[in-house]
Amino acid sequence: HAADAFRTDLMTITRFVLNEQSKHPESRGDFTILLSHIVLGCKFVCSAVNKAGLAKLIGLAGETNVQASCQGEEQKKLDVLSNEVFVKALVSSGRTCILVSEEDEEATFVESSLRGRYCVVFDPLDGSSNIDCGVSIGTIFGIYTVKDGGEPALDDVLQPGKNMVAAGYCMYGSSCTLVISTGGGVNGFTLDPSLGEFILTHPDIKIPKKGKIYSVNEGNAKIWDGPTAKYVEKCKFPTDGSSPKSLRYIGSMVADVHRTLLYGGIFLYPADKKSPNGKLRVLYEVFPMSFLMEQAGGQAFTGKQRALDLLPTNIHERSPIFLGSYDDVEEIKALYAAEEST
Ligand code: P6P
Repeated sequence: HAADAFRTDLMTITRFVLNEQSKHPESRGDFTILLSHIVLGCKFVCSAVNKAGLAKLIGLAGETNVQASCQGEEQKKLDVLSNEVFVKALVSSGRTCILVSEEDEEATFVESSLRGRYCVVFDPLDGSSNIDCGVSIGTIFGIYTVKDGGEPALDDVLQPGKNMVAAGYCMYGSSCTLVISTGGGVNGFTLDPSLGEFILTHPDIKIPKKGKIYSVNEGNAKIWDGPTAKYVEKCKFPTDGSSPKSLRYIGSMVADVHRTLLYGGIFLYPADKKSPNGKLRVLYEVFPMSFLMEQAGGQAFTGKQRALDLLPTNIHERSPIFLGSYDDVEEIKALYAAEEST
């Protein structure tokens, strides 16, 4: 029957969050309103990213030298555009008081008339250098509540990742997929462009306990530290008779993490001699992805400690990160512990 072609019990992200909210009678719906503004931002960026290729092709960007300036100009525009959309959406939600964006050197303190209880840390368009070759990119976000009723201050966002009340990412790829956790597991929603709604497509995501994939930029092998080098060697030349792992590295964190979450395995951005704290940013790359991994039954490690226990001291701080399947991360933790004890 034609009717069978259309599912009628559509679980949209709004309905899903309202269901969650109903479990907290004391809730005033502020989080639901905040999330609806984040979802609006994601829909806008999804549309802009999908048009970017076409814009470049037919010169919509108005640039003179199509190749050079368009590439630089286009990426700059989408980075800046995405950031402006999220900042405006979050401020106008009336539920935020501090915003930290990868695009802004300083934190944004929301004016008192529009101030709410939530602090949002985000990378509006992570991996944007990949736009021109059509590789999936994404928005990554984490949400804290202010520590106390006082005047909002930076230490309201300089909290360990374990204090986040929610985290997620939206991946702009062959489809637009929003993956989020509010502390009770991980759920994935896919945008149905004909409805303009995110529909629940990946309920209660759990990462496999062990995976067959490792994900790292092998080009940095020359400058890795001992434990990372030993771990990658074990992936390629296992000594326990198991098969070598496959290498999958996209170079766009949202895409690499999404594959790791769904298929299992481990994603590594280690420290190296060039960058002793690695490359990825604590607040809006490491923490949200670590939060999701733990909620999905995996784990996340910095080389020294559980990633979510880290106490950041500045809003753009970096950290090495090893995250993914529980057993795979255990293996690299053992190698770092062994180095500690020598
Ligand atoms: P590399 C993209 O620029 C990014 O910030 C992440 O999305 C990605 O995981 C990482 O950098 C890739 O870095 O050094 O391997 O190119």
